[in-house]
Amino acid sequence: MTSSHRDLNDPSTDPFDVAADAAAVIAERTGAERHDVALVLGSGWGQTADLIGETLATVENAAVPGFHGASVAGHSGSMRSVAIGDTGRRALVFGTRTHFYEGRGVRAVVHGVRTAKAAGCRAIVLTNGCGGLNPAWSPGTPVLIRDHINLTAHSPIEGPNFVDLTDLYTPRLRDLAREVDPELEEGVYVQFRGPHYETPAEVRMAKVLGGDLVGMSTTLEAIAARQSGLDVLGISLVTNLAAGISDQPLSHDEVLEAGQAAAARCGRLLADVVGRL
Ligand code: 8IG
Repeated sequence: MTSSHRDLNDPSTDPFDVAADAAAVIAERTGAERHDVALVLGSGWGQTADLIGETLATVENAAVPGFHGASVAGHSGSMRSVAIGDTGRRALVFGTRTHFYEGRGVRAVVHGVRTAKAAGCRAIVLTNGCGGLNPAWSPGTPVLIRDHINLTAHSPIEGPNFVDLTDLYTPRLRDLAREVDPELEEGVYVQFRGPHYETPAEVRMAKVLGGDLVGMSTTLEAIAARQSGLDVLGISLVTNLAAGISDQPLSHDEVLEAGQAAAARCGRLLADVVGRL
């Protein structure tokens, strides 16, 4: 077996070695020895990276060790190397992520984060689509993640490595995002396993626990990013009111529509923030 076909879940595989292999392939295919900032585009965020700058190269996930194609409608199964304006810096933009609910294991979920670090990135912007608990946050509202509650009962960290998660979502980057958009709301993101949406009772539980947003991604990636020493910026797009907050049933079509409606605001926000990171 070649290294590019190594199984991330084989116990004898070091996931950081696969990330290094992935970064080498990305460098070769994009012609960029290193990237500076990574972005993960979640539901509703697919069109938002174009304002960052020119796409200089596109690489299919399938060509990169440890990565898979997209499994969610509206996500792209490729990654792009994007010029950050005319700064000479480069963004590595992942068009999709592996979700915990796909059952590929936690190593697969955080492989993009570890690859971003191996590719030279100092910071990662994790975006997602999510349900909102605050009825005033209508679909299409971007919300800065201040902190999270990880209800997956899993960690990307293996072994007795007691990583500090105080200020997991880097305060300096949150300040910067609020400078770009002073109206930006902030909240606590609660990750459920999914892929089903919550029951209304679970949403009420999330509220009691101190949550403002419910989703199926991001927390494991943020933890892995902190372990790797990356600065983390998390931005959620409220694409629907969480179950029971409104009397409407939830649908993925609604999610995609809210994303399209909010694309301009979210795109400007991302481009302005990434330009200043
Ligand atoms: I988009 O309401 C999106 N993703 N758990 N709940 C959860 N995940 C989501 C939701 C939601 N909306």
